[in-house]
Amino acid sequence: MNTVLKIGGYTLGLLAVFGAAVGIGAAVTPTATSATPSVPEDHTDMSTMTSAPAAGAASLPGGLMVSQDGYTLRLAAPTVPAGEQVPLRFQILGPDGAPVTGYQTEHDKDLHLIAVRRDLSHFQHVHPVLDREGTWSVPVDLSAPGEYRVYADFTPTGHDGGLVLGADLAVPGTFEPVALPEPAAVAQVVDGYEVTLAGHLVPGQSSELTLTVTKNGAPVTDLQPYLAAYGHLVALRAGDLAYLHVHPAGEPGDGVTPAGPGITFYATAPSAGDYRLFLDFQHSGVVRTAEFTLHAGETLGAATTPIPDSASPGPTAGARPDTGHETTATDGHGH
Ligand SMILES: [Cu+2]
Repeated sequence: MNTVLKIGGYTLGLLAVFGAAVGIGAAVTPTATSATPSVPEDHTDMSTMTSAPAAGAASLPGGLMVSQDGYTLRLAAPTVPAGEQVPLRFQILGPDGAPVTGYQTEHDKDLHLIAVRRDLSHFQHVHPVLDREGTWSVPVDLSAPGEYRVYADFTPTGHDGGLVLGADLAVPGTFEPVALPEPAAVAQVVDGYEVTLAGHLVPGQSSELTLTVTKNGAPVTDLQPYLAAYGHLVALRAGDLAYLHVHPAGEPGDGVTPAGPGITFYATAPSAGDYRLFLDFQHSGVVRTAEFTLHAGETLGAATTPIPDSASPGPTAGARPDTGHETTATDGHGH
């Protein structure tokens, strides 16, 4: 089942990319591919369920494309000057080429805008305002120059399932890239808050992650609802900034979901590798963000394992366990 899904997703993903490349084809491709019902009924990945009609696109992680299913994220400008309150303006163009004005509310908002510098620093999650013509606008803190990825997470009216479109935004100036922090279970947050992460990302599977909030060492049990949940988690893949679908387990007022200290999510990592997680939670009227680096896959700590330097093979060559085999094979090959 998984193999079929993966192959299907890969193929359809290529089609979707091709469709986006030729422009007009983007509106046609998903319709054609959606005729193939490749999503099994017992599939538990909610992200796939909510995007079932575009199975191929749903298998491809979100945020990698500026155009999908005929919808396009168009920034008002690809470059904006650095500043703390830069007015960011953009439109979502629909299959007819006109700005979309109708949206379905998801997580309390019609559209969620995520901005992050391409080194996975300077994360922001904001909620733009839509005008009558279909132009969204919101001030964004772009005081740190660099290349940014901007994501629009939304559901157009009449579209079955959500979309996450991504576009690049350049902020000219002196760019000093920040290395991805090493994986750590505890994130320090401002104002005495600490968030502890429990759980593992398993490639290709929905994985349970629980984030536990404390303040000055004491569990926080009166988290406030934020975006129809006790926390909002965004996960991005290091390397290409793919945007993962993450869903909270339960919601405020359902009678079973506690207001902390633990907040549980289900996230699906599309591959092994490093991910950066950003948890927004609200307490005492203020939204704060906790950030984590998490490695998906069997080898913990691989995030910091350097790629061997081929220019200096001396110390590592002798330590390779298969050196003898290679020598034997080479001898045999040469007769
Ligand atoms: Cu949001």
